[in-house]
Amino acid sequence: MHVILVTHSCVYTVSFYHLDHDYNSSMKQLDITSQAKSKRSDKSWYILSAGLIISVTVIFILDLQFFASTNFIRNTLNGKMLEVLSAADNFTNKFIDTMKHKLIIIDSDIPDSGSEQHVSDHFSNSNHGNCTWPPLNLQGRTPLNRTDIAIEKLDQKYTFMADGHYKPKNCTAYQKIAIVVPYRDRQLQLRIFLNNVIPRIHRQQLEFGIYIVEQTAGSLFNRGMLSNIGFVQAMKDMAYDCVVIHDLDILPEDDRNFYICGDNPIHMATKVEKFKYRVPYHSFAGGISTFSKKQYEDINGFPNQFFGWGGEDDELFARIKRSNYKMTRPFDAHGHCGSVQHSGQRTGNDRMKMLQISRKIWKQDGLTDLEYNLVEKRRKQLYVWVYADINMAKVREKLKKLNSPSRK
Ligand code: NGS
Repeated sequence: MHVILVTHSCVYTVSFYHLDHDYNSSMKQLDITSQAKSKRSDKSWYILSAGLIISVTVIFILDLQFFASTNFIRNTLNGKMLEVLSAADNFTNKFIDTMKHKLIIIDSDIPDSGSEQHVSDHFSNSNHGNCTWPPLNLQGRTPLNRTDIAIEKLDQKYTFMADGHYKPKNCTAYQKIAIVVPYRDRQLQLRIFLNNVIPRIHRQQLEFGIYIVEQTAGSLFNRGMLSNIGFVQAMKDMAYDCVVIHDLDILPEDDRNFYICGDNPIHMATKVEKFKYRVPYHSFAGGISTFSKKQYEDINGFPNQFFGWGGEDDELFARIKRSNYKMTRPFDAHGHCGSVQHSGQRTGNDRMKMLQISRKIWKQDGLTDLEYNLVEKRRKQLYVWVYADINMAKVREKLKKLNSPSRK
């Protein structure tokens, strides 16, 4: 655009100059005096300057018009774009509202969209007891609070909790939930866990107890067995409707990812930050999963025989399937979970072999043969601390019997 305008102005100026030049030449031919000549040459400079001024003014005016018109176009486009975006937004919101409490069945080891279907809504909008369900004060997806706050400060912040338990004051909660966290030596993560999970589940208006189940030093960490111990210890305290087996370092980012139980076990950690907010593999059951008392008993809980990192959650998924349950996941948009990283040790172990053996012995290995030594159970303000001793040698002794050729 500017190139055209500049060319125009040059042509304009040059033509002015030429007009004047032609005039001068004609004067020459008429043989005028030198004074008259100098007057004429002055005049040609006036014309040249006037030409330049007019050209610059024209460029300026055209420029103004150009910008005015582009702004007009831009505004019009913006208006249209906003209309299109808000229509899309409305559609998405309606869609999300419709799907709010629906779960997706994870029915197979192989990713297959055909095997995923939306389960009928078993959490209707009606009131269960007195507390409104779904709760009214949810915040949707909000980032994790990663600030490290001392336990004493957290106690002051969450005064609504006592003895590791909370119950809504003015209404009966939709469900009573036991949050069971297998634990060893992660104090910073524990504080961040409490500061994120407590306010979220509080907004969900559920009655809940938090059980931090710590394994004594000596044996390899056993997440499965600690989960079983937490389940048993929680159920001794009260008739919880639902138990949530919760990793310390995977935390929901969305209030709509409910800590509740349904007709089938629910896997809540579907979009985990450390897996780039995706499920690492289709049958992944780690992180956070929920079970009603009956479901947990039907699958015989976690296996006890997995010591060290990994495998126990894959066996859990297999147990869910073997017991004719279908693992379900929250509607995709609600499953985001942040991860609070730590330098975990992935020591080599026999988990692959154990996965093979567990197929045969799963009914004898789990809740039914759980043996441990309860060292301490202490009710702190924000959680119940269960300190348990697991004797790996003794547990493995049982495996020999269970897996002996005479039993096959
Ligand atoms: C699989 C493990 C699972 C584990 C998952 C994610 O390989 O137990 O990785 O691990 N299965 C086996 O090893 C058989 S994570 O990145 O969260 O540490 O949950």
